Amino acid sequence: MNAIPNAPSLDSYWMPFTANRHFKAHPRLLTAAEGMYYTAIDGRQIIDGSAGLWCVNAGHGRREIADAVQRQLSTLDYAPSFQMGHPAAFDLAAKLATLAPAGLDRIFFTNSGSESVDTALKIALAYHRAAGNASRTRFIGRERGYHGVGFGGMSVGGLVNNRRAFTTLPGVDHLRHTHDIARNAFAPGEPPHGAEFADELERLVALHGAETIAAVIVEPVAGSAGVLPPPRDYLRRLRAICDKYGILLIFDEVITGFGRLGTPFASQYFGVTPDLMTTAKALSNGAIPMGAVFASRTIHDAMMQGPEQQIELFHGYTYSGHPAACAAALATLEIYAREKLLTRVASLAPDWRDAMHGLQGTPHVIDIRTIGLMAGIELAPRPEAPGARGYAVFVECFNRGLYLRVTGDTLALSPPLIVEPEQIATMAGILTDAIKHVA
Ligand code: PXG
Repeated sequence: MNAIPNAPSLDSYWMPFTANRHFKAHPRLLTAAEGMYYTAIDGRQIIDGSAGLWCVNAGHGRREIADAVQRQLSTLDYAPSFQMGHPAAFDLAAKLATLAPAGLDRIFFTNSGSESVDTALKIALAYHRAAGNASRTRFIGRERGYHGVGFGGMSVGGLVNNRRAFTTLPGVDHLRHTHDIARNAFAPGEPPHGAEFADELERLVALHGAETIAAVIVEPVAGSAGVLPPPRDYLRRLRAICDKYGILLIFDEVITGFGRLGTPFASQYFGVTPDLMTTAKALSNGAIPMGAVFASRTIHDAMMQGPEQQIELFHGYTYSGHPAACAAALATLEIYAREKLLTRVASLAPDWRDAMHGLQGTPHVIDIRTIGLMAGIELAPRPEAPGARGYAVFVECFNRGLYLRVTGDTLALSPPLIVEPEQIATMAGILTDAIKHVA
């Protein structure tokens, strides 16, 4: 692809989460996108098996979003977000409040998932302090969790490669992960075994003292670690233990938010309501960066104390509630409502599950996990070269016209929620052939 005319020089851009030197020697460049498909720089159509990076839930190239952003930028390009406001931010928060899990209707805007996570952690600390529990400063994350790359999110996260080169925050502990192939391999949906892993929180409470713990943060379905649905009853047990000890529960719904499981949020799918919920990505269909933290009334109202002229939370971003992002999100929510995308997955999920579990028996496939419109296909690592087989399949899929994500030897799929059953079959076919070809 280096030989393509007009291809830009690749040297200056230091790419995120990328093997830069290898990529630049073997680049994969996308130049356009529409609906379910990308166009690569060589003109090939590539089906989007991962909604970009789990964010383009309404599919690509939505004119309504582009038009809304264009209109907003030519009317009010920017408005200060501190001690000032503009109507679209209030309108968006009010609309999000109607979709939110019960009671989580106070909404703080950020620009990314990482910022949403750091914001939620800070709100948890500030809330406990305002409520007279300033000793509650400890956070509990989970092994194999991904909560972005800020210092807070990295510290509560549990992926070793994201942590080892950097120092992490003190006062953070982790629950064990829930990945348990020995007992749960190939189980669709919530795996039957592992609810008892939630009881580890009891152990950490006994170790640290409940009065030192501010919050527990988990992804309802761990995404980046290779799609790990929660064991049946696990989240309910975690909620019960948090309640018992006055610990806040934070659901990181950056991936699961906005219809991925067939309900607006995973919290509604599992029937477990957290105290804080982090979102980003599909909030604005990936078109303009944006994130939002949903807080319970209890947390919000406890912070609304003190003199009325005093700032209640010393936190926020230059671009919190940016007009262009609000316009994009409002247009996105309209599409979701008009096309019923936030519940569409409920009827698609059986097709998805059957297509993905159809890969059972393909060489090297050692586990398949599906829930909503998410799938993790785990391959046996090559001896001495963990990750090599997964990466080779990723490249082979791209060459055959399917984009998906790979983490180690696990392939992750999460297509736009507009996907049609024939396209699901196409993805499963390409993936099967690619795995067989790579060996
Ligand atoms: N929380 C969760 C649960 C995430 O999945 C973040 C926070 C951070 O969001 P930002 O917007 O700061 O990147 C994420 C991000 C992948 C992949 O393919 C996943 C993410 C980002 C990029 C790639 O697994 N998740």
